[in-house]
Amino acid sequence: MARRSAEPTIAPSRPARTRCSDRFLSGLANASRVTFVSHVQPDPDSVGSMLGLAHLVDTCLGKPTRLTRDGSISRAENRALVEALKLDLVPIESIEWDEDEAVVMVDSQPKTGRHSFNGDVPIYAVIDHHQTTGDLEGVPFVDIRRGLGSTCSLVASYLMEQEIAIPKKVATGLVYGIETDLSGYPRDASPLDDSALMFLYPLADKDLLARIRNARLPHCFYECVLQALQSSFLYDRLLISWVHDLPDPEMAGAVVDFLIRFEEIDWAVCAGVHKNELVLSVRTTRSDGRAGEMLRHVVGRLGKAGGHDYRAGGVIPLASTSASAIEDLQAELRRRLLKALRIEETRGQRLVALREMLHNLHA
Ligand SMILES: [Mn+2]
Repeated sequence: MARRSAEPTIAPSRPARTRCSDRFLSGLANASRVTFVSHVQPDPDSVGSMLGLAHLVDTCLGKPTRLTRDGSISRAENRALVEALKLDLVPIESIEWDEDEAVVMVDSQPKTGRHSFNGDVPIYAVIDHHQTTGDLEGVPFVDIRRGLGSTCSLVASYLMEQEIAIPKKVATGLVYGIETDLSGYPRDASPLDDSALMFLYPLADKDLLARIRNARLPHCFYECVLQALQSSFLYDRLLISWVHDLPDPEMAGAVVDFLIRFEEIDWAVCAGVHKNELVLSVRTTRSDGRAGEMLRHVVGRLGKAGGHDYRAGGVIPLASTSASAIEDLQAELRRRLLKALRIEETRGQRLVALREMLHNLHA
């Protein structure tokens, strides 16, 4: 947590020329249009960042903008966000690129394997807060602040610097983006995240925020939670759960957010099979956890992973989805997780005893 406190708060009146938002805007002077891209399965921080920057470009430069969607948005809250704010997200595969348009990547970095943007057009700007380093060569504008809890906070600081009016819709998207990336305990937050929240909250639509936070959940969510509980094993302070059929890749995160609340652990992992991939989601309550680096190390060359201090995610492509192939991969991952967290290899203990599960079924 000490690293976080080094982040400066927003300075209201810095000399105009040194401000990041001025540099960002001046580099767009010759662009015919600005298109925003983010990582796959855009989360609220990605969506809010695109929305906030599009408002900045629209207000300050009067240029047309496009917000894109890479892959699906499936988590109930995230779908509710897009619906409640009536956002028009263009699927990235259907985008036709113009030669003189500018591409701005938010909440991720080029060539980290976390997006399908293929670089048909050069990237003008990368604005992010992830630890995972991408290939930034040739990108004229880079603003990456690893000490920040969310990219939306960085975007909010641009809007504050330019002193432009922020519509309810934009403020609501930014608040929800910051809120989700700061969720969980300990908070992954810096003073800039909190000052952005304090500035934006009065401008946001609180009823819409409540509707998004309490989005209705599909039937498969409960099946998924049941599968995860039935397959949860404890290894000292680590809990590992497997979901054989993950109906939506973002459900691994929803499940692990629930599991990490268990008082007897400080690491939780949920892994599940979605189509021909194994999706991994990790949470820790340890301030020295460095979950992103831990998972990247564990996944290694098997796939891709990344994240933050307390939250991380990854994907491993499956050559085969046969039961034995998946069991082999599970065993390998379990071995690597125990090694990375220096937990002795022992037989795991079920979170819910088998006998209890059977008893419940027959009751
Ligand atoms: Mn983020």
